Amino acid sequence: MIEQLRERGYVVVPGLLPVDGLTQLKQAARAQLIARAAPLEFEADLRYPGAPTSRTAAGGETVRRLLGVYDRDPAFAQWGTAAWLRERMEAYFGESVLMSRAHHNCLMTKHPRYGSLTNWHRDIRYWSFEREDLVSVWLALGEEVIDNGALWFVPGSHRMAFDADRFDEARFLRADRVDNAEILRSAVSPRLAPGDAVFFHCNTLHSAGKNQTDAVKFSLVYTYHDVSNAPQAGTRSASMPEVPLG
Ligand SMILES: O=C(O)CCC(=O)C(=O)O
Repeated sequence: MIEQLRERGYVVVPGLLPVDGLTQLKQAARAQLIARAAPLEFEADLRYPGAPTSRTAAGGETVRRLLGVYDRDPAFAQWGTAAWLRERMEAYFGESVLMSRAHHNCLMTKHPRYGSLTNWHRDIRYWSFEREDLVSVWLALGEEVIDNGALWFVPGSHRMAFDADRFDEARFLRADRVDNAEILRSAVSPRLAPGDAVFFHCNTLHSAGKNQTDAVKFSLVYTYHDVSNAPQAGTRSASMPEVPLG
């Protein structure tokens, strides 16, 4: 698993979550979506392609992320700090590991109709750390396939060097460049079954489609880094206390 993560920049771990744990997380996820407690991120806030243009437009208050998921329910906290997750993360980083609360740390929902696509990017756009070495764990609470907006990855892209002008001002890969299109030819979308997880590096290029089914897709996402890789002072990455694993 670690070899694949290093080599390809992502790895799918089938059946990481046992069935009883999955049932508990799914119930907690549905309850959270019904309660709609802050902090929330709405589709209209993102302004991604196809998203409603404002919160007052049709579908504008469709929830995209239930933020701060670690503190929302003990079941979410237990999953994010579970021993089997800690062991994998420590094996990858070679030292003790912290969970960042500053981004991800969320329950992602992708709704039918208003759940917008996400263009190609590297997640490092969200963080400022001493080293660009963080790993996210994306846990599928239901099936994730191309039709309901599953993730796509470019294998090996975490090791590729790109000039800044390959990306737009929001740090999405520019769609008008032939060299970018060439790279995307190798993209793959792994099919995830409920309880499968995908681990991916913060520099792995990824994207996701719209949800074209009639059911909401739920994914639980946390991000980890080693203790010696500190968030840069004064940045959003340093703005929230981190969670030690173990
Ligand atoms: O589900 C999606 O649309 C992709 C989400 C994503 O790539 C991200 O939040 O960084």
